Amino acid sequence: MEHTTLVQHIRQQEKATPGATGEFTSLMNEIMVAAKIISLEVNSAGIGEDIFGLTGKINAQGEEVKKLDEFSDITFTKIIGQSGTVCAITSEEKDEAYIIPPEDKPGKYIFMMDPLDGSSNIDVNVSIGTIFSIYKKKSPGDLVTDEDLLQKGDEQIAAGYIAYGSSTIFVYSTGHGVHGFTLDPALGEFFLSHPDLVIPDQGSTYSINEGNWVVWDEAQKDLVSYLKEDAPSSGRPYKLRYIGSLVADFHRTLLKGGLFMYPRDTKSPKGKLRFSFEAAPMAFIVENAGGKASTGKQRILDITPTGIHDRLPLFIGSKKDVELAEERLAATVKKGGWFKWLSG
Ligand code: AHM
Ligand code: MG
Repeated sequence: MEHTTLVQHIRQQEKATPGATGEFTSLMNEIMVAAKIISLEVNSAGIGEDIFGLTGKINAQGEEVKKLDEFSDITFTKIIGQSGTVCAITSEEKDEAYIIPPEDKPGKYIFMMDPLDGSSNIDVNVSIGTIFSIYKKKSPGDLVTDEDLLQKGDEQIAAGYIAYGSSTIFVYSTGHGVHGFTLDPALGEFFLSHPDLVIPDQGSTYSINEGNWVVWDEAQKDLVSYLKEDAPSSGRPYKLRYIGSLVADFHRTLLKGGLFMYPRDTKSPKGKLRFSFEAAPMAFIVENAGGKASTGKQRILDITPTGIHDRLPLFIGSKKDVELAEERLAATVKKGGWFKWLSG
């Protein structure tokens, strides 16, 4: 039986890319190293600060015990920042882009990440994950500008996520299929476990924080009511699955099909999820697996953000399910006309 490691797989993809210099391969390798460190840390989160505090391990070094999301941000920034492959890092945890100083030898890529998404789930042993996205520097010269940091979703050259769940899985795409690798904790190596992932054309689950019902607009309520209707000939009612961790909800949707939604609402008028760190990378992955990602009106990868922390509504998953969402949302707007779906 063939056991392809993540490192081998990345190298094979590099060989198939004319003119590749190895810089991208190095970057991917560094992401993998950081992912292993976070995985170890996440899996020992239950040991908690008390034990470290009691043994004095952390205090002896004069370092405070960091929260896991902060720890992930620091770990990725350090490892990727010193890899000589990127010139800037943006992160959900940082207000501004981190520009790589000349002494750390900036490279030609831009790295964007949500270092630990779904972190409200850490305390309760529910899956959390890292999401990343890679673009190439576009502007000439050494200076990193908005032209580099605010690129259209379609310009991503790779995206991926690592889910720290019942096992740790690393899923990525460089635009040639979507591939998943499971971490063998004994060997400390990621092995290809999910080659060429393809999302089912239609699923049977919807995934949304339905507790937000009162803050949704009528179109959103209509869509969810429709999915719950008893209409077996069209596969309804759909089942509801919602973890509240995008990586986990997305991973399930990718494997089993279905529709994940985080619409705008009166609490988050622009939407909750971020373009650069959540929506765009997941959209890149889902499209490469044959699915779709939309704001409800517009393809996510057609969007060029105006700021690194831009938020937007997200409807992502099986092609037919996302199309159904777009159609129903548009139809309710036409029919009703008495609520404001038009903004944004
Ligand atoms: P975070 O980046 O602060 O962790 O928030 C993002 C998370 C996603 O993982 C998840 O899809 C969503 O927020 C859940 O939000 P809610 O708790 O409102 O349902
Ligand atoms: Mg997040």
